[in-house]
Parts: sequence; structure tokens; C-alpha cells
Amino acid sequence: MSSSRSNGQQVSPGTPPGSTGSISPAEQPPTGEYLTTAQGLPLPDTDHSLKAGDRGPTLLEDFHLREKTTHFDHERIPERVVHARGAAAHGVFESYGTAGSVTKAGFLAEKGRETEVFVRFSTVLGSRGSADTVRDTRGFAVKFYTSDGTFDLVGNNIPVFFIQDGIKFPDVIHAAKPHPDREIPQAQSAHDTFWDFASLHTEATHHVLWNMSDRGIPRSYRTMEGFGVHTFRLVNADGETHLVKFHWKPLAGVHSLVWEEAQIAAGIDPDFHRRDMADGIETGAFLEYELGIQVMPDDGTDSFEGIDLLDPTKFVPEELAGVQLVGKLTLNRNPENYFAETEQVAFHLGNLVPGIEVTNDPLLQARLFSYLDTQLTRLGGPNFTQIPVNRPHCPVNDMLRDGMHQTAVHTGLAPYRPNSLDGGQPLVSDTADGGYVQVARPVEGTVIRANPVSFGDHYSQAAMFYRSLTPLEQAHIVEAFTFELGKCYEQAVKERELQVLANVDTGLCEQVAAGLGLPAPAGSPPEDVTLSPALSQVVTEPGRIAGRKIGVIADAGADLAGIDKLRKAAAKLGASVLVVAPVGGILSHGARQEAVERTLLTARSIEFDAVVVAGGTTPSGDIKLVLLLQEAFRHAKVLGAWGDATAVLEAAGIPAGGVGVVTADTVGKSFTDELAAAVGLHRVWERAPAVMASAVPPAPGA
Ligand code: HDE
Repeated sequence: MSSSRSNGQQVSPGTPPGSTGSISPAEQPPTGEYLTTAQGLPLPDTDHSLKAGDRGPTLLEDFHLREKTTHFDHERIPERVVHARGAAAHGVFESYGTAGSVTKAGFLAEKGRETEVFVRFSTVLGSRGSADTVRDTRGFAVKFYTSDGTFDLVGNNIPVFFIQDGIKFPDVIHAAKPHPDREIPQAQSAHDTFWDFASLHTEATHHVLWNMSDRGIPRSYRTMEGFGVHTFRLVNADGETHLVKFHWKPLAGVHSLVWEEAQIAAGIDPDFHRRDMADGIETGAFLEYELGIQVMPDDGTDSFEGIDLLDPTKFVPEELAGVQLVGKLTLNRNPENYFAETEQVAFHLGNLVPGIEVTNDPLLQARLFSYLDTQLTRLGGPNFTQIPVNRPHCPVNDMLRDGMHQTAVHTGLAPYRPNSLDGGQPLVSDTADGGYVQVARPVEGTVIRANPVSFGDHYSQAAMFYRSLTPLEQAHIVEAFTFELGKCYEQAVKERELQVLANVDTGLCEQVAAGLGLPAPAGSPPEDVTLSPALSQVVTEPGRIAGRKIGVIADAGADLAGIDKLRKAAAKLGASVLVVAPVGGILSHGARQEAVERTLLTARSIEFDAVVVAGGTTPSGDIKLVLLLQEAFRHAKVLGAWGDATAVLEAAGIPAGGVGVVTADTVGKSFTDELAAAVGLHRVWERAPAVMASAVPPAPGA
């Protein structure tokens, strides 16, 4: 575990390669109470530069001014070329021990073993300052600081990828990034160059379908699945191998925003996901996921049930290979410094431990090169593994020396092998001593730039994904395609993408074409697709509500005792209640008091998973309140009221007896139970057909 320094800072137990031991305070400022220069010189003043007279010119001799300014001038490092926008948390992974039969990796195999982790979530396309809720794939990168070395599982929230061969990564990213002339649009795929590429490069179709689905706009990081995407090879203690796919299953369920919410959040609270995670951790509503593996035989074919396991545009449906749960991840500590930890963390697919190996997936193979390469520029040289967040939590004894930002004071004379001067050390380890010895894997073939024939099917799993979803989720995909293509200017691009959709599903193509006002082309969509119901994220049983937020509308006349009861009931489930009133301050009734946490000016519906009006609140007709309630209603969220406050809902046009509107005379157990169950279903989807944008009838005569 981390140890705590006297100044309260957490220090990771890892040490720089070759260094003599723990980090002394002198190596890691800040220490001491008083302001100093970087050299530790105490300073009397940092507000005035040194001048020749109080109206005179500044003196070059002002070393403090020069040091302060120079350092500031160099505070930024290059942002990640992709996944620049991210947020992270520390946590722990506890093994269930159930993977022991397939891998010798101790952090997975040994029941109850706890391993420290650092997890960074990200969007792909946007710059560091872009919004969290844009439609995009999300990165889900996990660093396991195991005692056998660091293992990085650098995955996404979508199980497939746009390309089959890493050599095309610059192409897909160039197409998706803002246009090179004006650098617009930021963090969006809704533009010509992306759809130009996607329509010409049909192997992207499957991933594109996922991005256009609700998976492209997650509700929060805690409600997001994660996938390793590629097939990995696990090796057990007897040297037997299996092929596996990694999955992260969120205990809070898989839930998304609705499109309008995502757009509002991007303006009102661009930090929506980041804030949700940090607030949740701070209030003890930790983010929890189970790690699962799909295990397939390693029989030399690299395929399973007709699915090519080396093709990252394909996944293995859970109905064909169940996800076996092997451990639990809990994110329970916020970083203390964004730059030091979240910005400087460096993930790398090649950070492997004995028991986990790679496969020949050509996307994976290219990634093995890229991650180390990109850190050299981003983190300014080869010693980024010495940055605290990147240090292994196990002994390190490498022969890497010198280089920019070397912080280790290496000892010894002979950083080479063989040597006699350092007693022949460092020694090498064989399998028995924990050495990483690759399983012997025969490789032969003719040198060629080509894909295997099996990579040629670009549509069958895209069709499976679309057809496995509920009509509501399908409608969201139709709306997303119609929006994105509607933002393109090039007619040929729209027509070509419609042709792609015609080869996925006729109904999908026809609906998008109708929305664009274009004819639907004929295609050859796959027939007889076996569906995978596990792909739908619509639930019928209420899930956990930890970390969810309930907004309670109140004013000076509100039933404060009721609010208190609701807060206590929510807190038992890990959810929080936020009081929203017309103005800030304290609401009080006799001895009872409630602090106003949001006002009608500062709150928007997007922040809440449910909005409840407290009994006694006056139906004021305030347009901001009406808007908040109507938005929550339109976004298919749970609404509620107790006592006479149903009048406030009705004043906003929301019938008290409607579906997903929870009412009661007072705040009792049945009211709070009903509310929690409704929030646990995430949305009142029954209401959706009436409120979806595409359900609004055209104006008469249109
Ligand atoms: Fe990445 N990717 N990627 N990627 N990727 C990076 O590494 C790259 C791919 C993923 O929070 C970069 O440190 C190539 C698939 C995540 O720090 C870079 C290819 C998947 C993150 C890079 C891929 C990912 C990255 C940019 C095609 C899901 C953020 C900065 C062969 C399985 C990690 C950096 C973080 C980041 C290259 C494809 C996930 C440039 C060449 C597939 C989650 O090295």
C-alpha cells in the first residue's frame, strides 16, 4: 500500500531503477512551510519584480522573476495525440482466484490477492480541454502495479475497433480529427472527413455502429463497460495456453446519456464525467467493476466458432463464450495532482507479466510499437518510467542508463552483461524465477502486405449488433446517423454512407435516408444473423443507485423533515440528494435547516438522475423551474413529488399519475423504495416514444 509522508503526500513504494531506496523529501517538493526558489532559497516577496526604483526598469539580475517565468513558460507538455482528454483514479484490484487454471499471473491467479491500480478514462478525439460528453469511444486504461511487474490493460468501452491493421491508425485519426484548414469541429465525428473515410473504409462499419449507439455517450465512467478488444494469450503454470478476451463489467450497470443531455452537458458542465467520478469517490460511492474473461481454445486456428480472433473488428458474443468473472476493481482514491498523475501516466500494451502474452492481431502488434514511442516525445525522453505514477511497485534492476531527466543515482560499474566487475549482476531469470519467457509459438509465412480472407467480412457483426438491440436503442442509432450525416456538406459522402448502411440493415438505411431526404439505396444486408441479447443495455430489473444524484426542488415553505428523510434513505444506497431552491442560502423551519446546494440559476436537469419536488413548495411558474422539470421529463428521467407539490409538476405540464412519476402524501418507506427502484432502472423508457426528437410530428402541411 502507499505510505504517507509527514506532509500528507502519498508516496508510491516503487523506486527509480537502480536508486538506493526510498525517496527523500529533498527529492520531492514541496517541503517546509515557506516559499523558496527551486533551489530552496527562502523568498521575501513573489509579487514584485526587482526594479531600479519603483517606477524604473526591471533588472536582469532578478533570478526569481526569471526562474518563475521560465518555468511557467514550459509548464505544458504535448497532449496525447489521441485520448488527450482524460480523468483518472487510484484503486485496488482483488483477485477471485478463478483465473488460476488459465494463467500463472499471480495478480489474477491467487485468490484474495490485492493489487494497486491506476485507471485513466478518456475520450479519443478531443483536445485536453474538450467536453466529456461528446459522442466518441471512451478509453479505459488500467495500470496494475503487480509484484511481478506492471501490467497495462489499455482498452476501450467498445469491444471492436475501426481498423484491422495498425498501419491505418494515422488515417482513421486524421479523418476524425478537426479539418486541417480551420481546425473545426472539435471532438466530433459529425463532419465530412470522418464520414468520407468511414464510407470508403467499410471495415470501420461495426465500430461506427457502436459509436452511433448509446455506447457513444455514457452516463458516467461508473456505468461503462470496458474491453481489451484484442485477443490475448494466457499461459498457466503448466505452460498450457488459452486465448482470451478481457471485459470490465460495471457493478452499477451499463447506462448512457440521451443525446440532448450529452449536448447540454457539453456546454453547461464540460467536466461532467470527470466531476461525477471525483465527487463519487469523495463521498464514498466508489466506482466498481468486475474483470471477466472469455476463454477460447488455443488450437492453432486463432478462431472460435467461425470468428477470426485476430480481427479486432469482431468480438465474441457472450452467448458463445460466457464472461467468467476473475476479480473486482474498486476505484477509491482521487489523484492529488492532475498533471503529475493523470497527465503523466504512460500506458503501454507491452507492459506484460508472466502468464499474459500477445497474439498476432496486426492492430495489437502495431500498438506494441506506438505507446513506448509516443511517450518519448510526450514525456520528454526515455526516463518516464521513473515518474512516480509510472514506477513499478516491485524491485527494478535494469541496465538502462542516463538520458534526459534521469532521477536515479545508479551505482555500480557494469551496466552490461556479461560482466565480472559487478559480480555478474544483474542476473537473468528463467521461468521458475519469474522470468518472462514467451511460449514457443511457431511463425512462418511469406512476406506480404495483405489481410487474410476472413478479414473481408465487414457487415455481419455490425448487423448482429444493430438487430440485437431493442427498438428504442435502434431508434437512437437512426437519430445519431441522421444527425452526423446531416452535418456533412458533401452529398457524395452521405450517399456512400447510406450505401454502407444498406449493407448492414435495410430498415436502418431507409430510416436514415428518410431523415436526410435522400433515396435509400438497395444493398445486400446479411441474412440469418444470430442475435446476441447481451448487447442491449436496457434493463428490466432495478440496479444499484450508488453515486446517483437526486435533485430536490424546494423553497421557503418546503417540508424540510421530508427532505431529511429522503436524504437519509438515499445515503443508505450510496446516492446523494441535492437541494435546489430559487435562491441560495439556508432554508429553515424552526430548528430544522437545509442548505441550498443549487439554485434554479445554477442547476440544469442533466446533473440529476431524478428530480423530486418537496411537499410545501409553491408552484411559482418560474420558467427556469419549468424548464428543469420538462427537460428531466423529456430525458425520460424519474420525477417525483410529495404532498401538495404535485401541483408544481402539473404546472410544468407533467401529470402526477404518469409513468415514472413517483408521488406520495409524505416521505415514507414506500415512497423512497419506489423512487430508488425507478432510478435503478435508469430511465423511464416507456415515456421515450412520446418525447424522442424523431417522434415529434411534422407541422401540418409540411
Ligand atoms: Fe491507442 N494510443 N492506439 N488504442 N489508446 C494511445 O498512447 C495507438 C487503440 C487507447 O489514458 C497513444 O500514451 C495505435 C485501440 C487508450 O493514457 C498512442 C493504435 C485501443 C489510450 C496510441 C491504437 C486503444 C490510447 C496516445 C492502432 C483500445 C489512452 C497517447 C494500432 C483497445 C491511454 C499515448 C491513456 C492512447 C496509439 C489503437 C486504446 C498514440 C497506433 C485498438 C485507452 O500511442
